[in-house]
Amino acid sequence: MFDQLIRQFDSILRNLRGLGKITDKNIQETSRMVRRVLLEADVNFQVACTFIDRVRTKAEGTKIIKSIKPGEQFVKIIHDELVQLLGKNASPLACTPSTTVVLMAGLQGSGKTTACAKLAKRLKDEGKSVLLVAADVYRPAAIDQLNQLGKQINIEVFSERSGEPVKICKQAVEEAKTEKVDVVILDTAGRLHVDGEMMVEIQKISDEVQPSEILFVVDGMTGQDAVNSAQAFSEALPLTGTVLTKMDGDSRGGAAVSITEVTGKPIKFMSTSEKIDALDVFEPERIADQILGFGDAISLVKKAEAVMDLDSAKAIEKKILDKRFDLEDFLTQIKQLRKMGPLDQLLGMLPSENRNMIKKLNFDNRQLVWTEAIIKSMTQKEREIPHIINGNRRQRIAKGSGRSVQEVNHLLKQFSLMQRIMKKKGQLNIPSLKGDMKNLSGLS
Ligand SMILES: Nc1nc2c(ncn2[C@@H]2O[C@H](COP(=O)(O)OP(=O)(O)OP(=O)(O)O)[C@@H](O)[C@H]2O)c(=O)[nH]1
Ligand SMILES: [Mg+2]
Repeated sequence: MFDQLIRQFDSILRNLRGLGKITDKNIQETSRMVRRVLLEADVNFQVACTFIDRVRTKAEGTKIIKSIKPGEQFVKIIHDELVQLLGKNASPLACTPSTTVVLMAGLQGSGKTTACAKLAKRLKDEGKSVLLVAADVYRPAAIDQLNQLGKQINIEVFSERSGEPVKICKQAVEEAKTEKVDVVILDTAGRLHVDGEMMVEIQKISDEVQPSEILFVVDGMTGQDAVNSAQAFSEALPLTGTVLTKMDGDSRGGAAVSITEVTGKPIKFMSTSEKIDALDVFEPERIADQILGFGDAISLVKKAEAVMDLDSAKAIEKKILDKRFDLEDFLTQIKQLRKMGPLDQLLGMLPSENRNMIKKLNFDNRQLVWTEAIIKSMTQKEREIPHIINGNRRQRIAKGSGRSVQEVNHLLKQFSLMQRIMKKKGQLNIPSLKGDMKNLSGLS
């Protein structure tokens, strides 16, 4: 997801960060590069141009202000405008005090039925009662599909094999209201074209049941086409939001970046796999952070919180600040990092800048075992003041731990690199990131 954008923005932002001054020339150059990156990611042309204009205007305003870090300021402008473009804030489902009616619309095969079930599961997990309605009577298999999904998530499905969609929806909504069901989700038949009989039918359903949410379900992999159909659907129906599906198959992200600007309606959810619980709330800030390589700080903190002992983390944080971080703490840190999962996955969540620094540490998942053995063969004093470990001591430690001198050397080198990273930012202590997100992303 967004791989292409992430890669290309990485090099643009790296150049930008180094800028000592914002000038007409670098505004122009950056604008040109950003536009190219957006267009290559299949972002709608008009949307790309609007974005660039906004960035340029803001950057020109900043040129006059004497900023401490002009490059960083420019990066922040791009970040903020991207958040704006993606919809600014996450948009939850508009739930009404009585039964909330959600109508799903979209082209054939866009992922409506799957999205209905995923949304139903999500709402059920939140403690709401849900009724799914099979309003696609044209394909018998469509009703079976929803029934099967309903069974899988233990949610009731309203269906009638010989009915007429408008009537089915009306009846189901009435029943749901009588039974005080919290949310009723209407799964409609896919439309091949935007106009024609089928479009009239869904308009009739909408008029009849007056949904509080009409969600346009669209296949994210279709890029510009997704934007075109979104536009057409939003002219035909009073859409309230979009559900982007199949984002796992799209490395470009054009639809995600363009669709909110074109429809004027937020992307509410994003689906990233066929699995029933793979429906995420679309969070513009988080997506922008991801695209611009600021790392997925929220997931990282969540993971850290799940495995970390906050007291020992705080103690280590204090040691870093007092410059007393020693090999014992190093071992604790590695152990905690390992508990958080495979290193590759963690690195992906870090801002690109930190990612590169940590990559330099060259950790191997198997290394933990011998790191522990080596550190345990050191005296207390050696652990606290590693620079006293000379050649003789290294040999003794190697012998004691059953590892080679090269491995001891390698570990000490890693430790000194880690100390330098910490001195620079004090950031490896994950829980401290919580209050320090912007700092982490270089936006302070
Ligand atoms: N990889 C992936 N596949 C998905 C996702 N969402 C849906 N699919 C698959 O896409 C195909 C079509 O999904 P459906 O939910 O049946 O689409 P639909 O819009 O209801 O289709 P029609 O009712 O025929 O219009 C199915 O094979 C789904 O498993 C997703 O987020 N990722
Ligand atoms: Mg369907």
